[in-house]
Amino acid sequence: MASKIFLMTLCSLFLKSDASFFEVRYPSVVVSAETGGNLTIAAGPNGGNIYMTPGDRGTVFIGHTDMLKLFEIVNSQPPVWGQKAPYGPLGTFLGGDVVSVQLMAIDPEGTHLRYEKVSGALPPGVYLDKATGKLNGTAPDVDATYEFGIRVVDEQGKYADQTFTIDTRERDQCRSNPCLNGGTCTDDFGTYTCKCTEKYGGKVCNIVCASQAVGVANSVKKIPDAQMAGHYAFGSSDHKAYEGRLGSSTGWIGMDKNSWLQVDLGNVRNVQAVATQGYSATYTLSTYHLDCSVDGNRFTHVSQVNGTAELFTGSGKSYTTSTKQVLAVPQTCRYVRFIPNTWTGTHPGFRVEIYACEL
Ligand SMILES: [Ca+2]
Ligand SMILES: [Ca+2]
Repeated sequence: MASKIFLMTLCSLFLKSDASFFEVRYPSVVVSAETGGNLTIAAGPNGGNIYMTPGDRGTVFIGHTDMLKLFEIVNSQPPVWGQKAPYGPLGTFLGGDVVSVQLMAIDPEGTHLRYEKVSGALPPGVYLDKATGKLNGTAPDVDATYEFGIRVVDEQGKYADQTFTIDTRERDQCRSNPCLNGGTCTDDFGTYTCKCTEKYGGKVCNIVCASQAVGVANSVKKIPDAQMAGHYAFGSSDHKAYEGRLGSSTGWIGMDKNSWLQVDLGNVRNVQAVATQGYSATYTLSTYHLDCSVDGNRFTHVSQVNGTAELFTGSGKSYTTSTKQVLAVPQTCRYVRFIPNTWTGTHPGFRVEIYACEL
């Protein structure tokens, strides 16, 4: 009660004055100066002290900051890089190697740390885990040194920077001899290429081209209808070029030796074998020429024996089975033409497949 009376007395003393410079409100106490004025709290000259004492659950704020926290920040120490993360090289990695390096720092106050890259460049494919300070990834396949600065920051915002390097070395991807069947390996950045010997194809030369159907056959139809063309066909719409697929229930029928059935492979390939099958007892194929073109304009006869144009053998009367012909010399073609030469029945009628590797 006594203090209440005292405060009320203060209010009456200061609030009522003409140029108010001191304000006290009950029960909270606010001391504020006039606009533009300063507020000075000064102890007595003879060793007097100033105490700011929060209540049991109270806080002393400066601005909006807890004063004790402010002191904690002022007094806190920045993080310290540990011995496992020395300045300089973190290691040398071969292209494709797994990179897993833990950067280590501690905070003297034991607060939680976070990491960030502040300069330079990490190797492509290697990433910093900001929460743990771990570098993870896969080393790029190049000869290079990557220098980068990492900052470790504690909860008080204090930080320490350190510069590191990672060396990478290009790996010889040919070392394991990946190319099969006599293929020649050429090392590259992160990969290799195989130059296959004549009869083989595929990434590692494991494909026998003469057994690799391009997919004209009716059951596969990798070659779309639009890539099949016929010239001088017999009959009408019943005998479209796209019916000339091995295993088709119909087939393509030509008029005579001037007719041809053409397959566009879609790109230039290494053609090594063909197969034909007659259409029916009436329309068959006994022998034929094979023409090959890269551009669809200039065709050359494919010869069974190098340098000599020669006829290929069809299935003749046994139209239910197909007859495969392996080329003596593999051909580089995009367009392949089957030109009937002899047949039984009234007209040449047949279905085809082609065997080739991608180049
Ligand atoms: Ca600290
Ligand atoms: Ca390499």
